[in-house]
Amino acid sequence: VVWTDFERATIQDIFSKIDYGVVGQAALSRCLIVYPWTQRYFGSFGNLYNAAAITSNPKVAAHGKVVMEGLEKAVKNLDNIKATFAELSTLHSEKLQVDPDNFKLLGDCLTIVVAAQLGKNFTPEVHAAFQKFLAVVVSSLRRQYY
Ligand code: HEG
Repeated sequence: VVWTDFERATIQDIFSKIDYGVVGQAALSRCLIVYPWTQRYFGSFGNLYNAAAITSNPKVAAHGKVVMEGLEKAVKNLDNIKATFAELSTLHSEKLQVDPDNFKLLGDCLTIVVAAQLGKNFTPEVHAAFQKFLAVVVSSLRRQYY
């Protein structure tokens, strides 16, 4: 993947501005509410019965932050995202058996949350850079599936 200076700066800037705890919790909650089939992988998280239960579930909040910390590794290794996520891809494929289509869904939820956080700073150019980053992340996470 070839990144322009603007794309690199934008992706780094977004991750430096957002609070991983807040954004991760909001994005994962949104995904579990809007795409309820994604709940099936989180049987050990307890009460996910409705939107209020999901948004106040501490395990959801904690895991949202873990996902953001995973994404931070990609931000710090923009030129090597595929290798950076090789192990994580294998984990989601072989151990967790997460349907890889769900990566895109969570990415879209994250985009909505980040857009709301950045407000007018989430310009079409910023959106395009973030979308490209997520596309590379999703394709890297899909890579070890067979
Ligand atoms: Mg995944 C664990 C990152 C999408 C379900 N996920 C993890 C872990 C990370 C991570 C860093 C911890 C790995 C470890 O313990 O070594 N996940 C991650 C990213 C993305 C993603 C970066 C995409 C943006 N995950 C994702 C999706 C699902 C899912 C879409 C299901 C719909 N992840 C999942 C589950 C676990 C992890 C069930 C184990 C959670 C646990 O048992 O605590």
